[in-house]
Amino acid sequence: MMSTTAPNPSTQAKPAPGSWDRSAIEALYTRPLLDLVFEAQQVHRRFHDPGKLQLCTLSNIKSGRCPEDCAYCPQSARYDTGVDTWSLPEVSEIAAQAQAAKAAGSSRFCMGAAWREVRDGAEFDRVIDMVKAVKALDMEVCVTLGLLNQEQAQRLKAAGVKAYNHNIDTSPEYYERIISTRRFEDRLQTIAHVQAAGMEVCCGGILGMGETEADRIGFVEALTRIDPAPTSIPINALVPVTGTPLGEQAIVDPLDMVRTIAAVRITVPTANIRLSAGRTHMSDEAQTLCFMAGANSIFTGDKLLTTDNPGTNHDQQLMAKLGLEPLTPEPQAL
Ligand code: SAM
Ligand code: DTB
Ligand code: SF4
Repeated sequence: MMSTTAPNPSTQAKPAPGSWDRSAIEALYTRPLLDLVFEAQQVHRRFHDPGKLQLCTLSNIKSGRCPEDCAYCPQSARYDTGVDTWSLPEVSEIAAQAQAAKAAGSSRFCMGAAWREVRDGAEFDRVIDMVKAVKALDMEVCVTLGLLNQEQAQRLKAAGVKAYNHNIDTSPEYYERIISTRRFEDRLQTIAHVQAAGMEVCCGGILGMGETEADRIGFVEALTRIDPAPTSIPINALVPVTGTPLGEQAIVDPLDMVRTIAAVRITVPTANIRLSAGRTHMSDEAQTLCFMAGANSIFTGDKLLTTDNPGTNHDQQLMAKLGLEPLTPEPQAL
């Protein structure tokens, strides 16, 4: 099915990062949901092609045994979650995974490592080679490796990384309730290194961790302050994993996902918003509302990093029902 002509974001007025104050975001966030979604959809259509969904594929290049204590994460060594653990595979294995993802319609390949931080040495050298191998397939390359310094950011950029994923996860106030082994400011510092090296920032968070509405508003506010604005914002629904401190959390109300996505769409109109973890707990209708609210990307495949994802067949059926086509970036944009 044909989509409408793609809008040209460069001709659209976009809010400068930091131009939304707290009270304005609160007023937006608390609007009647249908008004909020209507405005978000209008903004979405000014900046993005509403007929396109970007398909991304994740690869867990180093699984488990992470020293951090992120309360949501099945890969922390501090919790008994039974996840499979492995260390870095060969570059050729990752290249084959990326090739298969591309054949299934994916245009972006994101490699994630359960590291607190990047350490210089043979493992980082191998990640650099993985980046080069995926880039050679003409896919957008994204990595998420934890905290990093300026020099490491520059090496990743030189190897061909388009975007570095580093989530703020929640509001600055709630952050210390979720993670004690690093500070919110540490995350902002890594984001600054990513930007100084010329990579794009992919930064988002998780809903459903017990945060209040004020925390969600604070999370959106913190996202709007990142300058330059992230080009990619993953919005995850917590997948409660048994053994983690958040393993017994109730599944977040999908309408809260819709509300937050709409607020992010209006305040950071240029970003691609990725409806990320937790889709297996969402109906097709709930996901459709998220797309109405401005989400325009998903992760495809049976697995995210360690948790389940709907799978390619299901997603292809949903896209066909909705008349959505995969977004194929221009070669110069990779
Ligand atoms: N270790 C690196 C880091 O922390 O930046 C990269 C990998 S980490 C798994 C990437 C992101 O996955 C986290 O920032 C978090 O937002 C998300 N995530 C992890 N576990 C999750 C869960 N159970 N439910 C939803 N999102 C989760
Ligand atoms: C992000 O915010 N979501 C993706 C990506 N960035 C790396 C990861 C979701 C992981 C969900 C939990 C898991 O599968 O282990
Ligand atoms: Fe480690 Fe990242 Fe999981 Fe935190 S989110 S425990 S840093 S893999």
